[in-house]
Amino acid sequence: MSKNAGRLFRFSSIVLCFGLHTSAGLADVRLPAIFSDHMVLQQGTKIAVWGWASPGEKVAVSLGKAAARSEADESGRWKVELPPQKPGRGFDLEVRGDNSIRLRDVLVGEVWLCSGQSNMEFPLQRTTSGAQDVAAANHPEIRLFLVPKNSVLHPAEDVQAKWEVCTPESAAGFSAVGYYFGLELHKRLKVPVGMIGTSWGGTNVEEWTSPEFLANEADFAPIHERWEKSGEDNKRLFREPLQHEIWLDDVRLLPRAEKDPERLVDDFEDGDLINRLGGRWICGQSSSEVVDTQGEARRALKVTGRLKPGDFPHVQVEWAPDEGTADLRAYKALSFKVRGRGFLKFHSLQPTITDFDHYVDPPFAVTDEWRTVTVDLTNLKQAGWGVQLPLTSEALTGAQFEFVSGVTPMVRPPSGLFNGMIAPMVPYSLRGFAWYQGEGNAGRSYQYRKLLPALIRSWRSAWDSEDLAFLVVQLPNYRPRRAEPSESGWAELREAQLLTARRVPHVGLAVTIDQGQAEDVHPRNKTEVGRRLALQAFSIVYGLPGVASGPIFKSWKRDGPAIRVRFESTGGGLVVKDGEPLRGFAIAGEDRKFVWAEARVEGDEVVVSSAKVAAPVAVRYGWADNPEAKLYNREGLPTSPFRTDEWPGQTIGSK
Ligand SMILES: [Ca+2]
Ligand SMILES: [Ca+2]
Repeated sequence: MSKNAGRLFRFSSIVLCFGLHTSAGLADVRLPAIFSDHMVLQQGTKIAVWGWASPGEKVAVSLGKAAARSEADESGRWKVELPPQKPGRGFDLEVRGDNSIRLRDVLVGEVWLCSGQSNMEFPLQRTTSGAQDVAAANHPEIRLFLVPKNSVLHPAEDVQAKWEVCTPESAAGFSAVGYYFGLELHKRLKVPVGMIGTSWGGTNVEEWTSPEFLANEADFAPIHERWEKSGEDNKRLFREPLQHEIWLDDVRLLPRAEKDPERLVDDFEDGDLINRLGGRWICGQSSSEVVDTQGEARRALKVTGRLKPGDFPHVQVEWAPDEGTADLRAYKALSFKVRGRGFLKFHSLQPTITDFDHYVDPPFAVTDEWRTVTVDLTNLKQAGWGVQLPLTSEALTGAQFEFVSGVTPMVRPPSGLFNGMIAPMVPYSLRGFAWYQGEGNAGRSYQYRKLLPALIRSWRSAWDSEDLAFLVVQLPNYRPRRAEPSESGWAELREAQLLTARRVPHVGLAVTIDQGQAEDVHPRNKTEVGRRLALQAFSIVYGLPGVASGPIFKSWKRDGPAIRVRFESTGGGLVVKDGEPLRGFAIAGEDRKFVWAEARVEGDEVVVSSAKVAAPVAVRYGWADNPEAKLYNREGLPTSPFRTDEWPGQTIGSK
């Protein structure tokens, strides 16, 4: 009863009908969260509606004049399909069993699910034009459904979320790529648009794939082995949250020179969350209070929270008021007293680091006894996954203590995100999927050639529809530009995405090789990414006119000392952005040693040659982490990086 009631009371418009059936409350007819006020239902296809009721309870569902009936099965589940609807607004969706539910302000239009890792999760408010775009995000006919992070071992039936009308408040934290993509759809198709955002930074594709599509494939066996060998402490994280409690006191900066005084950051005796440097103590996903304690500490900061994978509970101290920076060059260490239980990880917050790859210390255990911990500020290391940037001791914003599990490395279960963040929306009727992921798999790019198609099959199978469009954002340029042609896991990942788009039906590729930032794995211009996804949708899904893609490699042939490369999707013709010369092509002979080539456009072909390679056998274009890639079509869309050879690259043995 209480479980059901908790779910029910999230919906403002639920009408409970207590009548003759006094037992109605025991198993009221109810709906998963994806059915809520302000929802968008997919036009032009049967609309699945499902939920729970008492076993055998008769359920009637209606939307305007459309209606369908069903009966809950022995486990209390029911499902109906409403006939296809035209786009429209102002509907109520009514579900009647022994009780009734009425969802209001329901629209019919286009529904897309947007998923991936951090670049899909990246919120609108943090983009290049985020401030003004958030302010302008009043779109009554766009609706957003943001799925909370959840990695679990078995398919979840529901999520805690609801459909929101697109406003500055609801759009600010929503996927920027999803928002811009949806806005383009809405502007051109002129129908209501519903966007389901379900993303999680740093995750791998196999986490999003259902178990049956990861089975029976030898190349995926190491994925299962990593999980199986990960140990009981690791596996427990995906079953139950960890509880944390830490007490902090006597936080001090220790000077480099012995003659200099140490600096008290806070002893909490003043009872507030302002520290002695004028900055604040800030908690995230945890709660903090200054409490009285026995003994010497007198007052201390107590922080409590719970941790499950995907959470980021932390407490942080600012070195200066109002998020300003402080010069800590005179200090060698931070010391503090700490007791409680859990593990903490120290992060030094530095404004020049925008990709969260901060200078950190290894996690340390906190126990019931007070002890003094000293963090050597001069010997912190960057976490190592981002772009390396120098420590700026002269300008630091603060320090962060993150609650962590103490399990390193944490291994997340294959299919965990499918279970927690996809399965609860199956089989909500929708048009397709937009997918921006691959950074996490770029060390295993060859394997991604199989993993990405497996994901696509998995989702289409879950929805029982081979027609569902699948749009892929190809990874952008990233990391420092190399002077010479080089191997690159990112180039191989982009190749896996390109091959998937070519081989799997109804898959679109949004090339973004010109949209990245060398120093940041999270490029901030998401507007163009969303627009290019929409171009793919207009072409592949909606059959609208227009050039959707930049040039795509088609074929090559030897022509004396040169290689002629032919392209398709050349639109109004091949062009070199910013004028000649055309850089980014490399060429090699049988020795497989690539050198930069001269390249020129001839019609739909590019002629590639080098005086250093008399007998060329292979051409690569844009083949690097961060290539110079200036070949476009006249519509301003860039050429996907590619190569003509199939020589083993960096990642061929990595699984
Ligand atoms: Ca204080
Ligand atoms: Ca104290």
